[in-house]
Amino acid sequence: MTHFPHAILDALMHRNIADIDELLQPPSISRLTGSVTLEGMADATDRILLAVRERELILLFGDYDCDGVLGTGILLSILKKLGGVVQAYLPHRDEGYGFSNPAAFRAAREGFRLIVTIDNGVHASRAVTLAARLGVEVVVVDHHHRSEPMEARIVWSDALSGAALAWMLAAALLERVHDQKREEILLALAPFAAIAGVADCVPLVGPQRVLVRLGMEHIGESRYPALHELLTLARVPKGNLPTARDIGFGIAPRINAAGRMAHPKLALQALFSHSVEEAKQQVLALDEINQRRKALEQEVLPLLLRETPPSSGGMLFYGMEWPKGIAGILAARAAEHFHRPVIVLVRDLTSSLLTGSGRSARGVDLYAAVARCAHLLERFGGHTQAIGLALRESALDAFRKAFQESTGGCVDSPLQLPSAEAVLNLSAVSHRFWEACLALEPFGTGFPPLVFRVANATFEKHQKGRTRLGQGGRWLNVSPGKTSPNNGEQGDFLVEVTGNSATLLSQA
Ligand SMILES: [Mn+2]
Repeated sequence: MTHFPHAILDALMHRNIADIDELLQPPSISRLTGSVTLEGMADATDRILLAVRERELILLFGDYDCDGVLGTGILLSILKKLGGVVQAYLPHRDEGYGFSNPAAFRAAREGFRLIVTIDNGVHASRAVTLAARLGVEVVVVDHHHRSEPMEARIVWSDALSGAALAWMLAAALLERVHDQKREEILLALAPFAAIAGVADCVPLVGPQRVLVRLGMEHIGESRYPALHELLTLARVPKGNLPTARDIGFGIAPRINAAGRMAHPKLALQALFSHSVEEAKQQVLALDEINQRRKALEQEVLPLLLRETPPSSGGMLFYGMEWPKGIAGILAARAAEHFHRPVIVLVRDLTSSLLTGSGRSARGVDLYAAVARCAHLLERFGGHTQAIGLALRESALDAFRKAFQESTGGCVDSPLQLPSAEAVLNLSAVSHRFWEACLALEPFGTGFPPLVFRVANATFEKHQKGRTRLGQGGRWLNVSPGKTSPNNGEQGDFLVEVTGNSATLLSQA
């Protein structure tokens, strides 16, 4: 793309992205399905199509978070379309994460012959074996860290989100039955996979990036009314495509709120409803639940942030009466604040274990760090950036110590702010500049915002609390981020740019 502004080309060069055309190449279904061969896919489609033909009762066993809910919804609509006899089950958070022995018993008793687990299942080898003994076969669709062999057909990749794997499975199923409307159906479902991928922080590279772009490009014309309601709530102007930030901060939290504070099936019903009226009401209900979640978080988070971090290593918090649903969010916020891995535990009322979530920081492989303390845990799972875990209260002190040792090396070095990838002259910030930035979306995990140095600039607070940088009579609106320069302060500034926003990182 020769007509890309120089500053942006410089930044991409700095990332060693030589083939910008490839980066900008329009996403398409064939580009996706043609480039990825997923181990286990052929086996899984065979078994599912057999179940559809034989009219076997199929159970989709999902998860309570955005990725699990949307992945389940994608497969539910496809299997219904194919004429399958199918039901979806999303566990409540109190029931615990993942496919389990009780779930296997229940499914067998209710007459299901095939279970497809989505965004969970790789840790459930015992439940899968039990299900097999009870005459129920299992197909696992999951992207979590695989630690044990199992007797199931598995569709797995850690480069895609759970919902992206569900979408790929949907593509394979439609291909096998030569569905005439394959393209149209897959494009309609792609936005769900896109939202789930951003929500789950799956790195925005390779096929995952292509699928997220495909979904974001088709969200505006979606036949699912809830998506339009969510775009409005996220304040995406009519006619604009959402950025990854819009999805991560405006859309995904409202979907996740259902599983955190109430029941994930509320999100499933709302998102896949075909009735405009119903979708509107149900999305507004999700919004209300999300506001309750926010209020609760604002109540508890200050208790965590006032702690003094140790000189090195991760942090662990335990609150007996904190609700389970916000453990992951609290861990994420605290990890961001303290720049180190954080685990937040709460008491699980049904099992009397301590359960919770961990989030990583500073590039620490949290899964590996916690795996080193696995002997102290009842169970754990996840990936490099996020984990879930459960332990006995009697093991808490030992685990706290082991976790801190295991992450000990992580804060010896001073915190590295991102460094400038290129110099930006504000005279270059034109319509064309923003068009180019928008074309580079999605920015996020694995493809961070562009970082520019703006030299000899002035920071200004102007009307309505807005802030901007000035240079040679040109202005760039910036949000102040975590820095707070004084009005009129001059110097070099580091600015982070996404498709439609600029944020001040620091004074350079
Ligand atoms: Mn997931």
